[in-house]
Formats: sequence, C-alpha cells, structure tokens
Amino acid sequence: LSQSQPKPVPSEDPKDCTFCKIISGQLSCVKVFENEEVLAFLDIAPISKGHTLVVPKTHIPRLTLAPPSIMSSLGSVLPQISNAVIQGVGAKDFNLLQNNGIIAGQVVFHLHFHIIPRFKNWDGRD
Ligand code: DGP
Repeated sequence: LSQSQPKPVPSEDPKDCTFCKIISGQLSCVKVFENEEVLAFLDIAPISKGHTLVVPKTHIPRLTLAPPSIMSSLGSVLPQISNAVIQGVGAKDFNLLQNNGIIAGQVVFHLHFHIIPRFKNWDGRD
C-alpha cells in the first residue's frame, strides 16, 4: 500500500460484525455469562487474566446509539459479571473500559464493555 491510501475503516454493518457472529454461534467463544439480552465472553487478546467482554445481543455500533432498554440490561448485569470474573481469577480490582470510535481505539463496532481484572503483577501472580 502506498502511504497516500487511506487505512481500511472497520465495518459497522451487522453482517460483517464479529460479535454478531459470536452471538449467533457462527464463531466460537469462551462464554462467561448469558441471558436473553446480554452475552459475556473471554477476550481473544486478553490484557490480563480473565479479560472479559460484555455485549448486548442486539447490534449497536457504539454507546451513543444505545437505547435506555439496552443500557438497563447491560447495567443490571455488569456488577454481577465483574464480581464473578474477578473472583474467578483471584483478583480484587478491575477496570471497566468502553471504547467508542477509531480514534478512541474501538476495533469491533458492536457496543462492548471490557472487564479487565488487575493484579500487582501483570502475569496475574498477585
Ligand atoms: P475494542 O478495541 O474496544 O473494539 O475491543 C475489541 C476487542 O475484541 C479486542 O480486545 C479483541 C476482541 N476480539 C476481537 N475479535 C474477537 C473474536 O473473534 N473473539 C473474541 N473472543 N474476542 C475478539
């Protein structure tokens, strides 16, 4: 590619969406939690042990497009999932991260929250 060519822009089309494929079962994942509206699964490129993604089952590209009903579904399970994740990996603390847009580091354009357990050592020994 020459330097003048623009970078490929991630698709916001649901039919190209990796997380929609995980939700429909077309792609596999390690499930952490599931109910009618929400799925949580391990991140394929974890920042730390137990790094989990929490997604609505409806395709919504970013937070600013999320209706209150979806935020209510997500908000009502995030504390419970976060608690289960950190307990499962033996952490006490965690970050809840949510990226919106290319400049902010969003790579998959399906709304998601990262639960990132934190340890004193990055390898999860402490
Ligand atoms: P973000 O940069 O906020 O859009 O984060 C996207 C995350 O999605 C990134 O941490 C890697 C993860 N990811 C991308 N593709 C897959 C996949 O096919 N399976 C799983 N489990 N995670 C994925």
